[in-house]
Amino acid sequence: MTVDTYRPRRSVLYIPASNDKALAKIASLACDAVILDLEDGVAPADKVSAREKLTGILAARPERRCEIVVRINPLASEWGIDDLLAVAKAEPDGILLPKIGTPRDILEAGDLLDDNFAPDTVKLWAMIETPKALLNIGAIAELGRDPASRLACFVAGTNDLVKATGISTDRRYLMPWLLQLVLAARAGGLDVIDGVANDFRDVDGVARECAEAAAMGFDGKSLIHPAQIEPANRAFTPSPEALARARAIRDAFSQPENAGKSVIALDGRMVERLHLAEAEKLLAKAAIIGA
Ligand code: 1VU
Repeated sequence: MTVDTYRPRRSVLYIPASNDKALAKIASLACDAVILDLEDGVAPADKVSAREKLTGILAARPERRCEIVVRINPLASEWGIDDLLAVAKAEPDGILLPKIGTPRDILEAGDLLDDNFAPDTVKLWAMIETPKALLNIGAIAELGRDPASRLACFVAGTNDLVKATGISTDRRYLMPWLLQLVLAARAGGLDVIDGVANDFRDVDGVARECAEAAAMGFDGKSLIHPAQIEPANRAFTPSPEALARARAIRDAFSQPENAGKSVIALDGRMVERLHLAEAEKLLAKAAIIGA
């Protein structure tokens, strides 16, 4: 993703499509994106009514302060294809595909969107939450280099990964997989969102996980409760110190004596042109966020 097309995805909040009270809050939430959930957040008996309600809400074109993404049921499930076709008509910013395993799963959803004339603005997001998806992650990420695939973003599904593998819920054990996910996303030019923190009353814990995820290179954190939005926005917004350093690098390279140099010294540290590019990207992102 280039700076020109940068969309902040620091805080990505799940809202079950069957929860009217929570849905009514969409316009007032300070998160960068909402995932309106037809899958795990909705009981089987409520799936069809939740879909109808959700498409009604989206068709009414609610004020879009944040990006609106809908998580459908797996395409192979009894609800998946109907979810995709109904939701696509309402033209959300994204459709999140759960339980994918191979590039074919993304291509199949993309073909259905194309065949039903969904505009190119409807992007695909992919949950990475099965062992098979992790084993195929490089090939799946490659699709990000082809705009026709619509693939824009990976979302880590840590709860399902824990369930599928039997690994401990301690995040230390998930780290290799999470870092692999970030690496693959970068190779494919995709955004990548960390998994949820289930203990939503532990605001310090959420803040710690967000800071850790930002340090690991994630673009944002999946959230389940409005109390988690502020810590996520804070952690993924460039700090005043990082911005001051970025400005110092930009200013140093703009000095006439440094015009033709590839490497300079700044405050006792080596700074290369790649750091200038990084600094300019950070400053541009901060301007978009309003930091
Ligand atoms: O103050 P009010 O009463 O008006 O509002 C409540 C509540 O409705 C609201 N709220 C939310 N609003 C928007 N989005 C949300 N996700 C959300 N959660 C709560 O905030 C006010 C305070 O709520 P609360 O502290 O009393 O919390 P509750 O007991 O109402 O709800 C707690 C749960 C965890 C049940 C709720 O936050 C929730 O359903 N979260 C989303 C869970 C979900 O979507 N799970 C599936 C996706 S996660 C996944 O699959 C992992 C990959």
